[in-house]
Amino acid sequence: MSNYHIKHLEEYYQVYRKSVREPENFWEEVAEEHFLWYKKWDNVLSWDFKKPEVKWFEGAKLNITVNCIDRHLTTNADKTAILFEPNNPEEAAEHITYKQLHKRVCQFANVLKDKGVAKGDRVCIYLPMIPELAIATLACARIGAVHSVVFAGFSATALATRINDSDCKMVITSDGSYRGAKTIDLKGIVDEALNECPCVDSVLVVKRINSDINMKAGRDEWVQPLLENASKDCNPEVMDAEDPLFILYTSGSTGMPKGMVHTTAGYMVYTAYTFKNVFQYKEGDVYWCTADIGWITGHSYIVYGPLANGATTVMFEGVPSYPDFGRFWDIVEKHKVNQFYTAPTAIRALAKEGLEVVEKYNLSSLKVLGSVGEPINEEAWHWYNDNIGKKQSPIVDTWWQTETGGIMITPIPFATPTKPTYATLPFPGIQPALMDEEGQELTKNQVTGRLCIKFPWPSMARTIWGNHQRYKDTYFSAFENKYFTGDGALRDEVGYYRITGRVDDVIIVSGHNLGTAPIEDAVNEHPAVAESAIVGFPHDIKGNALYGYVILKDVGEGRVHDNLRKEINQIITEHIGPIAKLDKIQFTKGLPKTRSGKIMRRILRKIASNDTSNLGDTSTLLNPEVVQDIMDNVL
Ligand code: 7RM
Repeated sequence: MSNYHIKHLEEYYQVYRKSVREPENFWEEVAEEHFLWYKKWDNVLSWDFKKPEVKWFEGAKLNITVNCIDRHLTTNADKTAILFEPNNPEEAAEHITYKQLHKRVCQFANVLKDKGVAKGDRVCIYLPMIPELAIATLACARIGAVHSVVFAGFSATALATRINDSDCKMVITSDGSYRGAKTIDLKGIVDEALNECPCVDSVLVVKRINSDINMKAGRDEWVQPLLENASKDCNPEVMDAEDPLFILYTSGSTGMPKGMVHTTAGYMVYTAYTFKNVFQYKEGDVYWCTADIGWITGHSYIVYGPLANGATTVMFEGVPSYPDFGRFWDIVEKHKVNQFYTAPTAIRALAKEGLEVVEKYNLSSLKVLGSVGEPINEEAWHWYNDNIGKKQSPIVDTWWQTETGGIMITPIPFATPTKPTYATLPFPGIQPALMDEEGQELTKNQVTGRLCIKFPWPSMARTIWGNHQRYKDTYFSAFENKYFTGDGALRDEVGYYRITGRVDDVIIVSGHNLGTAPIEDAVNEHPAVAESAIVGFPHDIKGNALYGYVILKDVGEGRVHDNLRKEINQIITEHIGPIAKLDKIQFTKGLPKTRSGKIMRRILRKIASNDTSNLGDTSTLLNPEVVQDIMDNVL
């Protein structure tokens, strides 16, 4: 019992040491005490990073939905499992209890079965953030079908690529979706995608916006009438520990998206254990992660991790700016949210709107604040800490990846003292290593290197769907016998980690390694700056020089003068040194961002380097229109 819930720093260190000295005993105890198994494992772990092959809890039999739903029915049947907050604040929130969730998942699972979906089949889910998204996901897991959730903001081409790559036989979608004041024709996008997808033989359509859509006879069916007639019971499929649970695509630096494959038992154990500790979830708490289930953060920390702990998890359909920029705080107040987990890009966007929209709301329910997705800059960290947490709620800056399945480096609130911009310490079971350019491990503190993980953890992706060689090449070839994350990090004097950004964002200027993130932090310190992105461009003498794209806060006409450029460089000089000064500063209205909020630096690099003949794949951009604007104003 003691390992499961870490409450203070000494306990963290004890648990951590045990997890490194006796990893198998450690994970075996966690797995034994907190989950339901039809049969326990024969072997806790076998691994070989050279192949690479990793197996956790081999021989065990389970069903993850029994752990996420059925087992809570004896004690918590009427507790809210999913608290659905619709896009329109006038529409009533929906409280789905564990009992209701059980019924709805079973009915959905029976519809899938009726449609011929069986264990091992792939099902693509392309739905907005409505309850059916979580329910369909769990219904797949109930019957052992492998879900592939595609974020419902991806284009038809991106959707078709993902459907075909994993040979999905069914697509689950809706007539359309609400996004702030807009509606989106999801079914139209699916229809377009399916022109290219011969593998799909059926489409289930959830009615959400009541739009007039095309239903292809023999292929498409409304799901609600089928659900009404479906049985409320569905025996869970008995799964092997290493049976695939889902595929989730993540974009690589080049080429096809990578279908990361996650398996059942290890993923369940790790997401549940991290959820409990990273958010210090207590019975009765209301937890809200603002991500979309289309991303790994939503899979692990809206659906599986919270439900495995019997938690109440909020699902929000809308956007932070609708009907106004107070929406997040309105929801926190309305549902008395205790744990709030969001991304730095959202924090910066909301900070830009000023404090009036925050101060209207009572945020006193908050206990823990989370950040994920990119490095959180110092200014955003303080804004979040001061104005949302009122300096009372620890910020957990959680570093992890689609590939890692769960949170890897993070403070444990109330145990780990936080430090702005630091993800701090490895979670129990995680053994990070920093590597130098020659492939040697840097064992001291106060070093910077490439972040690797040198021992397996239960929720690591096992392969890339259909391309094990690419999995090996991408993650296990850069450093011998280690998983390479693609990120750089520094370790400070006490062993805290700070993620400095993707390694490909490191720019070497006059022989000095400069991370873009700390320079951006410095630029963002300027009171007139809202956001910035720094890239390198070729320079005759320095090798590379720095190009800054800067979004200003609302400043009046005429304020954008050379003084501002000088002031920005002055701040950089103060924070990092003159070496990091920007050669060019372009003021811009927006930055090209992926749908998950990451700045697409690749495009900015090309523009800054005057190499715009081929910008590459821009289909995952949220705001492609800014690209032309930036090109038109390039310096
Ligand atoms: C969870 C998620 C993974 C990449 C990762 C990092 C960056 C994520 C942080 C972070 C600094 C963080 N999965 N990243 N979290 N960088 N601090 N707390 O985002 O697959 O979509 O992205 O995101 O570069 O490699 S992801």
